[in-house]
Amino acid sequence: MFGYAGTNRAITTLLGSDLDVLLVLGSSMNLRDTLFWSRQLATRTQIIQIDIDPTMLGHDYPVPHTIVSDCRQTLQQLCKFADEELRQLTQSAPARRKCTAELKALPAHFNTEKQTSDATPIHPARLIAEIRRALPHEIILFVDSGAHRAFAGHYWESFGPGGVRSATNLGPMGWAIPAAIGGKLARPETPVVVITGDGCRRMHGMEIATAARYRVPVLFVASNKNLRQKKSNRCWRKQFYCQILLRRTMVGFKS
Ligand SMILES: Cc1ncc(C[n+]2csc(CCOP(=O)(O)OP(=O)(O)O)c2C)c(N)n1
Repeated sequence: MFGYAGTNRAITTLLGSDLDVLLVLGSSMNLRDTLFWSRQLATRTQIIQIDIDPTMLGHDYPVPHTIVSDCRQTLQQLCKFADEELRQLTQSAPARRKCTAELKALPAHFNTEKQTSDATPIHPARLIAEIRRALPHEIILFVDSGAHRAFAGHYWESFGPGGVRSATNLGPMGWAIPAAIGGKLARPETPVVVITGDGCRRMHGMEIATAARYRVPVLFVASNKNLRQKKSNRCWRKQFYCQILLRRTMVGFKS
């Protein structure tokens, strides 16, 4: 995942010098998806943006090549060309495999040691790692708005399509709490979990009472920071964003 809370591997690949062409499927190339509209990505790389909604093309970001199309159909069409037009790519396949192997050798996340750290209070990276370890793969995770989303976005690897829900565009605090209750009512057979913050919980926490009253079993995890912990929370955030900034600086990010 590139952009907001993006992984080490994705940021290294997309801002690295080896990338020739970037095929973008169904992203509006907004601020979050493009790592604050990275100039480096725009100037270095040939970008092809594909979206079924024409108003999304070049809307937020300068994109030289655009295609109005259903992403699935486009990929199916591309696969049809694989035998003929794309045959020459087989020659360069070993180089691509080498590049992929090098990337996979990198840690996927920043600060990986925090995922197992015994520090008190518990580091958000450890919180996310422990929740992920404890829960079944078929869960739907709802993530609220706040620093906990940055950590969940970075450290949580989805178990499958539709496995994570978050209102990332507007970022309304507390949304995940009632949204998860709705999700559980719609899919009663699926375990539903919420990661929220103490601030979010103060805004919509009363809906937990609604869930209890109607016996809707949802697991709520609130990343709590009381006033005494606030300092360390700020410190974590700073560390986390510093890592991202550091990464951007190291790969020559200008803006
Ligand atoms: C309704 C609403 N008010 C304000 C904001 C701005 N805002 C975004 S995150 C945040 C703090 C969230 O705090 P908390 O729920 O404790 O989560 P944490 O950041 O500690 O993980 C604020 C005030 C918002 N997104 N939505």
